[in-house]
Amino acid sequence: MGTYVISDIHGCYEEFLEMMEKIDFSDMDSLILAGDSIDRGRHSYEMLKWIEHCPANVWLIRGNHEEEFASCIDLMLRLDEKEGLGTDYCSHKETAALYSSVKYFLNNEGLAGSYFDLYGTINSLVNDSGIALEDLCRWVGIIREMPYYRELTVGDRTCIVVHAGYAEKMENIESSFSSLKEFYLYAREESLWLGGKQHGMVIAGHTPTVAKGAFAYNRGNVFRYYDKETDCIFYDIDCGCVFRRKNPDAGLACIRLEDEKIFYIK
Ligand SMILES: [Mn+2]
Repeated sequence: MGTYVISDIHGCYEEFLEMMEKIDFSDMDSLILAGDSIDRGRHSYEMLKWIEHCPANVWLIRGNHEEEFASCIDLMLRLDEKEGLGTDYCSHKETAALYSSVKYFLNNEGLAGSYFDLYGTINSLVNDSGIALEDLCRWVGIIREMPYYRELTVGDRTCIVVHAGYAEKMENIESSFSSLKEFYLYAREESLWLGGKQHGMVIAGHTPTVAKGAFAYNRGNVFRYYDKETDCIFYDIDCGCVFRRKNPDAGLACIRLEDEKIFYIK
């Protein structure tokens, strides 16, 4: 019986399934997906479908890529309404037309390089997989229900699983972040210097441990840091799986919270 955490799968569906086999995941265990299951990689569609039908012993945490996906779909819905396009939510063809309209609109506004569908995930869902707006909206509904973090007790520690970083109070982070939500989704090294949990453990992803010279670089291995002052253990478990083809150090990691055992697919 274990509690497992995986983060930043980024559409690497095959590696994810391989990991589930490696940890021998069963009904007796629980799994926390700590965000960024989609974008960049080739199988965001498979990840979205898996998430939609995931078993009851799986907990989902929101990552910045899920949040951004939801914002993009919101933008599509707003344009549909504002321009009175009357898109049929069940029609994949009309969804594809709405997608093109949003692109055209952003182009006209000089926003071609904006953050709308930056990784082409929605484009691929609509134009390659034939997904319609009703499916996209259903996934957004699931994303909106994902909490920003999950707190659980493991042994004698309070353990926080979050996508990027955890801070208890706004006053700890206000010099660099405009809200706690922003910190949960986007913190990098600030997670260590500004965040944390007294006598706790913070498990996060978001920053791949494969970028030389960057924060948390650890040759594609999990990054662990212990802060003596607060007695807090920090983990960054994003080992950059989606960069595997370019970087032999990269891989997918999974941590079992009870004994801090790390599993890798490399
Ligand atoms: Mn992220």
